[in-house]
Amino acid sequence: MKRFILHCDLDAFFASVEVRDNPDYQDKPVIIGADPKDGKGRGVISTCNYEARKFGLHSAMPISQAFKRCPQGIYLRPNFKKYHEASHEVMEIINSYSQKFQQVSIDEAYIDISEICVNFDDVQELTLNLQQKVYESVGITVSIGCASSKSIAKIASDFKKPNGITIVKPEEFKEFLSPMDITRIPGIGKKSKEYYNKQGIRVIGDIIKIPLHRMIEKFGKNGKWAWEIANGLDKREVKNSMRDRKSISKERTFFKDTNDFQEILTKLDEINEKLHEKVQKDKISYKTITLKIRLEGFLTYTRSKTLPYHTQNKEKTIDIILELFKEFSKDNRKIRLIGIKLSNLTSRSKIIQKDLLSFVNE
Ligand code: TTP
Ligand code: MG
Repeated sequence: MKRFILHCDLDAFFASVEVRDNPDYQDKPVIIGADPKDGKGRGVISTCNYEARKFGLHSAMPISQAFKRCPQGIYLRPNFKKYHEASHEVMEIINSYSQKFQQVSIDEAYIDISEICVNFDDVQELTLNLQQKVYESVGITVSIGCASSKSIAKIASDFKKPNGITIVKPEEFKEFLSPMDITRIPGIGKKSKEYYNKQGIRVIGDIIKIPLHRMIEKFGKNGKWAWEIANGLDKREVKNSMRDRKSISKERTFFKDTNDFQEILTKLDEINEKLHEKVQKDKISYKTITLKIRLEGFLTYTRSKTLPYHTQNKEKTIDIILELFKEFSKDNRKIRLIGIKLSNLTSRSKIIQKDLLSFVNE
């Protein structure tokens, strides 16, 4: 069966969030990391946007060196809370395309869409849609790679950054990989590169040409791994990262920013309905209800209420949401996105299981 695996990686992630929130920074070099202190600062760059990369700046570069190369840059300290929030939002969106979802770092995830797409036209459509949805809801760009293995999907997502989509068909993967430097293979770093180069291996095509037993003789385990990736034989599955569920939430971005109360109410009702389908299906009850509102320009507010007991009551929840919304109804600014989060969860099935276990143990 055909395998369609996507690797999604946000572009210049921390920097993109800062540019989103400060439109003045658009088209300027933005560097997130230690304080440069006029060139005397210690520490390194976390990341920088693509404008800054034109000056040769990159992650892990000493901040003092960065300052020498690009003194006119905008240097910012990281705001992790904001990045975690944005990451969470993006991951929810990616996960909404497929249950086979594996987050691998703050800004990258795999999904397996083999059961959702029949052909490459479907893949093209889905990836474009995913990119748009992330941009509209979270305001940052993501690059996506598609291939029949995780490792090639990862190499592909990096191919046309930023905001790129690269789909590698099975009949094209050798041509795609062959001219690439061997360090594109995850697991071949600077050190092993030197060693491979000494043996005359520079590009992935050189690995494809060698028989497996020679690779193992010369480079051991690392050689076997590199050979399998180069030949499209990485069979690793997208592991479902069982995210420890602390809340369930849903949000919707309006097609056009709005302050039409009726439209907002309809959307909130729809979200509440959907959430309670989940509540019923997964036998969840919750104590805390949160309303999230994002205004034009990405300013985001949340307001919560915690009940003294757990509930599954849909009608009560929408009443609370409308109560929380009142604060914003006087605001003239238009709304871009709204969402509801239910947290402080207990799962009934878990409670029953626990009771059963204690019963057995006794
Ligand atoms: P990356 O995905 O490696 O980089 P990036 O998203 O900034 O840029 P790219 O477009 O090339 O994907 O890392 C994700 C985030 O992790 C990055 O925004 C900041 C953080 N990070 C560090 O703090 N230090 C580091 O050395 C690296 C590599 C990343
Ligand atoms: Mg990234």
